Amino acid sequence: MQLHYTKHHAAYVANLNKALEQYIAAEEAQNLQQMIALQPAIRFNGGGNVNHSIFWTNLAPISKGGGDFQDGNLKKAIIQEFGSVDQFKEQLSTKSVAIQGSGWGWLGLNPAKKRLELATCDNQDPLSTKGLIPLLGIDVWEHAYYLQYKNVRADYVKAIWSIINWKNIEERFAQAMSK
Ligand code: MN3
Repeated sequence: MQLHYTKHHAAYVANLNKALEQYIAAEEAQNLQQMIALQPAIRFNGGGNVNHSIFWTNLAPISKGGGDFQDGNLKKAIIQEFGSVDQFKEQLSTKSVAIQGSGWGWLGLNPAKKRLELATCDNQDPLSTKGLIPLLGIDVWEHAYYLQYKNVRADYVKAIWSIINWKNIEERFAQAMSK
């Protein structure tokens, strides 16, 4: 996690800043072709920054409440949508483990329906590309688990539930519902 934060996330931020600088210069020069050429770099590195910024707040050590899911509106909504908290965990885990290559598994809120939904995104595409508000993300890039879990993505996803910061997700849910 240390390496993930100090190296991988930092690289997305550095590359995003570089691409944005070039984009602003291209915009000033009214160079539309260059602006379009820079969009993939902005999407990838910008998405990487957005996703990781959510991810770190979604996690907490067990000593600071990680894994502790108190009763409340979020738990009620999860039970309503997925049957039980365990069934929700099972479904999001299965979807996340099944992603081909690199990507993210998400619990999001559909703002039009005001309902919880699961989704996966490839690479660093943010959940907004699927029209959902992100609540809880699971990074299943190999860099997220390789050092500790080798190639066994399923073990990493199973273990992550013990450090989920439910308070943060509850806050995100309340905010998303109020929009
Ligand atoms: Mn990552």
